[in-house]
Amino acid sequence: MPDNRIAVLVPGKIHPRVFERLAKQFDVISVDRGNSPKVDADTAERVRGVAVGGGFDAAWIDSFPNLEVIANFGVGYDGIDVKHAASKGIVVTNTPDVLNDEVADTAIALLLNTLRQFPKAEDWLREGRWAKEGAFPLSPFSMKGRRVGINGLGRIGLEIARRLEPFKVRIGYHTRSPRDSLPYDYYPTLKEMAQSVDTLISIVPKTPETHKVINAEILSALGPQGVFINVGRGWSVDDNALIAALGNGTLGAAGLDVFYDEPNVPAGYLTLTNVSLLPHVASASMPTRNAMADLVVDNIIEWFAKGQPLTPVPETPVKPRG
Ligand code: NAP
Ligand code: 8YV
Repeated sequence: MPDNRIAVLVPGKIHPRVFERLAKQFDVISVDRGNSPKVDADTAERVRGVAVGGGFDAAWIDSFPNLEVIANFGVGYDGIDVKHAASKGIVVTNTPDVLNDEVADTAIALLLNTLRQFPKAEDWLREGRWAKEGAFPLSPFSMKGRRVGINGLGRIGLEIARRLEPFKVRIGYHTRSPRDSLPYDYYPTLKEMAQSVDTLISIVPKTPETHKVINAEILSALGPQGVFINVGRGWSVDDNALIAALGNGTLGAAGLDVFYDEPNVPAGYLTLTNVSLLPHVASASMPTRNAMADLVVDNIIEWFAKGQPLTPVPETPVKPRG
């Protein structure tokens, strides 16, 4: 019997809760992620919604003539051609706010791991070196007395700043527009901030303007006691400059959760001892990923029920469904 429910496409892998909840009220069409969608013309015509946790480019958008909504699993929606979607009147949604706390917690944990080398200290214990060789070496850096600059003070950046307050560090930020009535130092340029702080945390989206903004000049301004943490996008970092700065002592240490070409991590990082590396896990707890999955599904449900999704991205129009 034909399934007369609204068809929602899921390209590639996505959180299982998205499948489970969508399947209760939509005809879920699962396809492999390849260069182009492998669906017949009838199916392509039936697809009106997409739930995706990766990319959805112009060619994929054009393959579905009746597409109305693309729900992205993640707050960053750089994998989706939003400009093209907007030009066709297709709404794109993302998953803001539900992950702020988790990502901010991870940023602080990564900063502490980078400064105090806790992962290495645990390895020392597990490898039996404590008993054989004695105490783990003192960490060269500490949180005490740091001056922290946050590149991007949006939803997540602000939660990072709030978590830094009890550490009694000086807090500043750089964004294009200053945020009123916050007790943090505002820097109109990233360079001015890097010259004034010794700790830089980056949490900006992937946009043409943020490409490789963390470059040799910024790293050198942070200095040999300087620490760089990235929980935003690897796109914002000049990896060659960072690897060189860490290797020759221009920069003290770094902690990275995100990379330019995931899951490929430049080999240069793997041999350095002053970098702490995580495989893009900032939001990766079960409760937070469940909340993100729910928001993906709720956006699709709300769109088809009311013509108004919960969290559309600013670039795409929300015209009530005709
Ligand atoms: P958001 O609320 O939109 O905040 C973005 C911030 O970046 C704003 O303060 C914005 O301020 C600033 N910004 C944007 N472009 C800038 C530029 N060219 N120069 C300086 N500042 C700029 O976004 P969010 O929810 O905090 O998320 C931020 C990003 O974090 C996401 O887009 C995603 O890429 C990343 N993320 C990573 C993980 C992870 O697992 N590691 C998890 C969640 C999110 P202005 O507009 O005033 O410049
Ligand atoms: C996720 C993220 O890891 O929300 C984002 O922008 O980078 C992370 O929360 C990712 O979106 C899911 O794969």
